[in-house]
Amino acid sequence: MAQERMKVIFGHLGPRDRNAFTASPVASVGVNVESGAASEFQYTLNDPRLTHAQRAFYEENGFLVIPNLVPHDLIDIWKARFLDLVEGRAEVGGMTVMKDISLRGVKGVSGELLVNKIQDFVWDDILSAHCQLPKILDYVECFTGPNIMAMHTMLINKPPDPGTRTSRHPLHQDLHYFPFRPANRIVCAWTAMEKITEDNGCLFVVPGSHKGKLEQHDYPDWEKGVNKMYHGVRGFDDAPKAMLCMEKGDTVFFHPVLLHGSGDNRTDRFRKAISCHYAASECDYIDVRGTSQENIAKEVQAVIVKKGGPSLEFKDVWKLRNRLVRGEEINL
Ligand SMILES: O=C(O)CCC(=O)C(=O)O
Repeated sequence: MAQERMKVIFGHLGPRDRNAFTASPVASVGVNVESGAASEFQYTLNDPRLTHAQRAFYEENGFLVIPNLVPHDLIDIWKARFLDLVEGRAEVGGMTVMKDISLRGVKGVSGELLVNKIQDFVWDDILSAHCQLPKILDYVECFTGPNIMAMHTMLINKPPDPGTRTSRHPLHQDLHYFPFRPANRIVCAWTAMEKITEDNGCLFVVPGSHKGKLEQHDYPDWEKGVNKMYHGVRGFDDAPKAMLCMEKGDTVFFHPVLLHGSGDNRTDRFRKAISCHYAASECDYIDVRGTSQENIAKEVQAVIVKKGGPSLEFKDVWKLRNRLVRGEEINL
């Protein structure tokens, strides 16, 4: 059933099936998650799995790196699954496969060299182990509370940059893509699948920027183009950035308003990471019409229709792609 729901987004089902999934209303009863000592902490919850120092660091900076959290043997299994999917040995099903803009249609470039992202693997038998991993969820719970939805899953592959610098990811805030709130009960877990350095395109973040507002996002005017949906903010070129160099298995948890991006891969090897955005299931969907998020909503809706899918509300797209991974399903 859930896999069928995913397929709806990408137009693999007939019209009757699609209607069945888009009609269901979602209750809206507000968020009821304990939020820690309000005066001191607002971005983390009072949970003994985070030390006071870890909480204070996240509150101040908007991110927290947990070294060596994810076992290497699991990462190797996920990497092999990625290769099976992009090299045609396994069915992609309802997942979305994205390709580097500068390499589409180039002869002889395929598979791992071409595909820069697989999204929406919450129902994949193998990759979904990442978003359900208890070691990760134990940390996630410190930000979301006990009822956790996996909202957005990605395995991000950065092939060696072909000289176009299209492997960069512009500075952005993930909340731009999300029609659900409150932002403080959303967190991303991003795991390095190998050693990630400044040379192969590590994440960079603007520490403390999670305390700011959601900014206007648009496509950057990069000379050789930019990958689909890679919107970015303007005016932050001089903001001090922290480069997150990480070892295989290290996982960074970060707030959805934190400004972040990643550099180009200047090596001759691949750089992979696997991530999931989680939200408290108490979160509410919002209507983004008339806000800065309207541009991404329209773009996502248009892509679905172009692929033969139904005309969906932006929030319905998100209702269809999420999965309860701990606790109870409430609003999301
Ligand atoms: O893994 C990366 O290079 C950056 C990914 C990212 O920021 C995103 O997809 O929102």
